Amino acid sequence: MKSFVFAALFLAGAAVSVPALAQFQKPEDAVKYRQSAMALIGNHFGRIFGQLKADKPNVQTIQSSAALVETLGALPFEAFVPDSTLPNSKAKPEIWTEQEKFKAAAQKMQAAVAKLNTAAKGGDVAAIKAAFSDAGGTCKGCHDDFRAKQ
Ligand code: ASC
Repeated sequence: MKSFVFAALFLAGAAVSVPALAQFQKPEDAVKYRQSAMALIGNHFGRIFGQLKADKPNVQTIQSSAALVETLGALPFEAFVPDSTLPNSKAKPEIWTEQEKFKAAAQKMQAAVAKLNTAAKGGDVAAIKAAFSDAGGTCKGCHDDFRAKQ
């Protein structure tokens, strides 16, 4: 009987606390999650850039990073939970006041990095450069609108 009561209380507690910050214990965890994902995206985007600047780009390096960037591009957005504009976050309030616009910018980036991955698989450096430039434009566009400068 006692364990049944505990179980019932536990489930009731879970039902109340789950919707708000389901995947994150506290706002700091959400900020850390999205900043980690963005750091990895930036790192692999940078590796591709490094290759595209080289005299003889290493297409395999580009391919592995482009595949990762496509996968990683799906990660940051669930972590923009409400009330996670902390001092160490550059997230602008517009993320939450203009949610549709933010979502559209995220989807634009995801579509562009999917195209970059496709171009990388094709191995044509000129096509990769064009797709990389488009993808970079979507990063910049979203940062201009939704990331504070400092
Ligand atoms: C990166 C990075 C960004 C974008 C942006 C593209 O590698 O860290 O924020 O690309 O500079 O314009």
